[in-house]
Amino acid sequence: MTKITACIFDLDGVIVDTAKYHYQAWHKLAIQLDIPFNEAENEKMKGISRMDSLEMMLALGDKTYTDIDKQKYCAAKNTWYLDLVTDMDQSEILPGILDFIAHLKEEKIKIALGSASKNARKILNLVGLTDSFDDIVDGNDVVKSKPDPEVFLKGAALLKSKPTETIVFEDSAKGIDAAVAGSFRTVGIGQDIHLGHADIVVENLIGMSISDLSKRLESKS
Ligand code: B16
Ligand code: MG
Repeated sequence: MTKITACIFDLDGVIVDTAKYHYQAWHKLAIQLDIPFNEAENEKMKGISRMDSLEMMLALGDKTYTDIDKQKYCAAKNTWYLDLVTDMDQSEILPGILDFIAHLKEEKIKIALGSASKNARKILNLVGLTDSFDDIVDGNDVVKSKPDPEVFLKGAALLKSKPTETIVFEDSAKGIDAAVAGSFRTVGIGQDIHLGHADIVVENLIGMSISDLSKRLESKS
């Protein structure tokens, strides 16, 4: 069996379904700017920083924008996003997460959050999960956005775990790229079509155990 000593979780789309709120806020901006934008385009933006996401969205249109415009659009998108998440509570934690975290604690596996979002701590507070994590690394703590592995390498350093013995759970293609670049083991949460480069792809974490994952990872080594 593959030895696993720690797990690092992405936030949006793994712990909670905030990915849908990010999409709604980006969609509102796209309408205002008259930029064609749909769920397929949004999928490519998952996991990357706010400004990198904006740049990707603006590239779908045919206008150029100043840095001041871009700051203004990021601020507007974030205000709409924060409005959408304001009433979030425990009920928006994704299926299987609470049981899996409890299982990891029983198995003495350390856990960290590794999110690109600058709102990660706020969201964890809203859903009551802040104290569940041994360490938190978010968009305020990194210089380089996924697919750079910085966020996960910082998480592993805080947990004192080796990347090769640490599983990263991610819902975005760019997040899996980041974890692979950092030599982590990877579990994609979602569909094979987007996450086929992960070691394992699952729909959700319902009924998941660390021994099952270790066995499945062994066959991928
Ligand atoms: P914010 P994750 C990412 O979070 C989201 O997937 C991505 O859609 C978002 O643009 C990014 O955080 C930045 O978020 O605007 O809140 O700083 O999936 O890495 O947890
Ligand atoms: Mg995500």
